[in-house]
Amino acid sequence: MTRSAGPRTASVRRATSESTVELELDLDGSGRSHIDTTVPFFDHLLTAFAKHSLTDLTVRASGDTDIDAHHTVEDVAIVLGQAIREALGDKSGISRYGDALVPLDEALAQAVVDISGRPYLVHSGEPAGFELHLIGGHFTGSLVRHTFEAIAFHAGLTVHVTVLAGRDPHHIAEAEYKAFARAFRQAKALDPLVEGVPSTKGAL
Ligand SMILES: [Mn+2]
Repeated sequence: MTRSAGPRTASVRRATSESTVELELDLDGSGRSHIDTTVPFFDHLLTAFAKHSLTDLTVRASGDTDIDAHHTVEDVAIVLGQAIREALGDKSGISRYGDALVPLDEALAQAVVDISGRPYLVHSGEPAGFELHLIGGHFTGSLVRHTFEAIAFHAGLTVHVTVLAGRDPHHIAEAEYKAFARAFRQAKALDPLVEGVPSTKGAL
């Protein structure tokens, strides 16, 4: 095995005038999480992400939610992306690609992840008006795409998320996060047949 030794973990703290975020991540966890972003629906999505990606995740965040949830949610997503990049290390031995199709009742979402080192998000299929809906009265639907943008950019992931069906905004958002989690679970998994970094370039 040419994979560098050591746990695939990261601990990131980020403080700005808009928020403070502390996050701990273990890519080789069991899906345990302790999430407190002060934004309840985002806690729900991150709990689902940890559970279905088999990533242990602790998040403590606070921010200017007296304005709205936007800054705090965006900043947590930035820090999650930074932590994923750090925890992946040199990416030796990873499967690299993952894909998933996840239903939640009437909703159906597809996600494809490439741990490419090239940030890119292709996102489509949310029904008209989803981006304007306040899920739980506080989480704007547009934030779902926005968090995937932040995660993909800061982690260095190529991510395709497609909503194939759905009517209930809670279901649609949750199916998107679960599909992303399942695809990421495959992509970050260590494959014993992979020697070194799975790229013809020799680096990701
Ligand atoms: Mn739910």
